[in-house]
Amino acid sequence: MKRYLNPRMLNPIILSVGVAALAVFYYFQSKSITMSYKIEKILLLSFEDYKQNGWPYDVYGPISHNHFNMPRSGQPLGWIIVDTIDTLMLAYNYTETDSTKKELLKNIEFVENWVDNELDYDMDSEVNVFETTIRMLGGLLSGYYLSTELNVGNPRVYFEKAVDLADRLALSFANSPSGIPYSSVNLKTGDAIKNHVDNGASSTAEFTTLQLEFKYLATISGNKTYWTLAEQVYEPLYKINDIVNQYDGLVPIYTLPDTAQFWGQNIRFGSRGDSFYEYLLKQYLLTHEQVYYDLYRSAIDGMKKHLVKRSYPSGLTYIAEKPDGLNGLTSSKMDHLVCFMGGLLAMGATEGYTIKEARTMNFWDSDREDDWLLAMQLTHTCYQMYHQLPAGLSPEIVVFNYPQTQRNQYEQISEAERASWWMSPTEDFFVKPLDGHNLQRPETVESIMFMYHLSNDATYREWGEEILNNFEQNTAVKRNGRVEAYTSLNDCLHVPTAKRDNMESFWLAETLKYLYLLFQDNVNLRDVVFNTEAHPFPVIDKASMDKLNLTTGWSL
Ligand code: DMJ
Repeated sequence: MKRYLNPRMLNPIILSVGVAALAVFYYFQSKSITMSYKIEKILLLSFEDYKQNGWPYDVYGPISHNHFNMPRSGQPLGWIIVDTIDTLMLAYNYTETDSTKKELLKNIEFVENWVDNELDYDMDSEVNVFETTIRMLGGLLSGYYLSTELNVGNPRVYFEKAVDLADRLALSFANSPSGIPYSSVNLKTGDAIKNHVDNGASSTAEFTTLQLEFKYLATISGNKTYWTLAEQVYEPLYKINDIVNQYDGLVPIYTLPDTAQFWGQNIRFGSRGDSFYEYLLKQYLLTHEQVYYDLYRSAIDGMKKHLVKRSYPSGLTYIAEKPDGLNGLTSSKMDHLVCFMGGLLAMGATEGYTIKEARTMNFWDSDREDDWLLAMQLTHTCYQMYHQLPAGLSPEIVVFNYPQTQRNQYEQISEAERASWWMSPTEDFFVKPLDGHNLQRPETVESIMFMYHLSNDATYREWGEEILNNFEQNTAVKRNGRVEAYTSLNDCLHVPTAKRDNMESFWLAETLKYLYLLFQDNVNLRDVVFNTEAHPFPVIDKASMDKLNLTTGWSL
C-alpha cells in the first residue's frame, strides 16, 4: 500500500483524514448535546404542566386538566410525582445548561418537600402491590440512591418514606399459606386481598417483580425480613409446578397464591408475563446469585424453542404467545410490552460490558452470542413497529403476518377482518382497530438505549432520535399553536393523531429517562440495575450481603 503513496502527499492526506475524523466526532458530540437539551425541555414542559394543572393527583389528563387520586380514601399516592423524581435528578446531573440545572433543582426541592411533608401512606385504601412497589417504592429507593450518589436532595426523606411504605406493602404476604403475596393490600389496616377476578389468582409477573426493590431495601435498612419475603415466592413456584421440566422454564400468566399452582396455561412475554423474565436476570445482575442466571437461562432457552418466530414476508423476528400452553397452538400476536426483551437479552449476554469486551470474557459462550443476535433482531422489529406506522409511533399490540395457508386457528384472518385491520407497508404485521392506541410506553426506547451503550452503534441513536421526534410531533397537546403538554394517543394509525386525555407516569419515569440516557456518553451499565419502572439501584456487593447473611437459600 505504502509504495503507491507519494510521501509529499502524505501530510495533506493525514491532515484531511484527521480533520474529517474530528468533524465526525464534533458532529456526533453536538448532536447528542442537542438531543439532551431537547429532552430536558420536553421533561420540564411535561412536568411544569402537571405541576400547574394536575398537582398532586395520581391521574392527570393534559387536555382537560381533569385529575383524581387512585385510592378510595381520595388521598394521593404520589403516582406521577414519586415516579418522576429520579428522572429529574439524572437530568440535573447530566445537563450542561446552567438555567436548566437551576430549574431542575427547583423542581427536585419542590417534590422533596411534598414527599416529606404531605405524602402520607397511612390511607384506608386497597392498592395493587406490584404497581405500588415498582413505581412508588422503586421511585423512593432510587431517590434515596441518587440523592446520595449525586449529592442532590436529602436521602433521609426518601429512605424514611420507603421504609414506611414497604412495611405496609409487606403485609400482603401475611396470610398466604404458600408465601406468595395477594395482589392487593390495604395500606392502613394491612388486610391482604386476593385478585377480585380470575379466581383470586395473582398475575405471575406481579409477585415476581417485587424482588429488586425489597432486596435493595434490605441492604440499606439492615432489615433482612424484606429480603426473606421477596425471596420466598420462588421455591414453591418452581417446585410445585416443576417449571424447568414441565414448562421449559416458561410460566403461565396466573398463579393461585394459596397453593402456588398455576391457574390456566396462557404463556406470553407480554402483559402479566413480562417482568417475571425480566426480574430473573435482574436479580442475578443485582446480587449475582447464580440460581437466577440459571433460571433465566432455562426461560430463554424455552422461549427460543417455543416462541421465537419470523414474520412473512420480511422475516422480522418476534416472540409469539401460547394461549393454551406449550403443546397448544401458537398466536402471532405481540404486545408492545414485549419490546423490553431486546435490551434484556443484550444485558443478559454482556452483563453490562460492551459487546466487544464481553466477547473476551470467560463467561462468553455460544448461548450468549445467540442471545446478542436475537437482541439485535428483536430491537429491529420493535423499531419497525414505530417506523412503519403513519404516526411513527407503535400501537399497543400487533399481529404478525404468515401466509394464510400456514395459519392455525389463532392466526386465521378472514377477508372481512383483513379489510378492517391496518396492514404495515411491508405487510409483516397487522393492527386490529382496537389496538391502535399508544400510551407513550418505554419498552422500545429502553431496548434501544441498552443496545446503543452495549454496542456503540450510532444507528440506535438515529432510531431513538426518530422516535423522539415522532413523540414530539404527534403526542403534543397544543393550544393556540403552543405546545402545552404531551399525552397518550387513542390512535396512531392516522395522522393527525387522535389524542387520549391521559399522561401515564411512565412517560416521565421511563420513556423520557431512557431517551435521555441514550444520548449521554457516560452511562455505566455494570454498577447499576434499573427496576422494571426504570428506577436505578446500585449493584449489591458481596460484603453487604454477607453482613446480613442474605442468601438465596434454595436451589432447584
Ligand atoms: C411499566 O409500568 C413497567 O415497565 C411495567 O413492568 C410494565 N409496563 C409499564 C410501562 O409500559
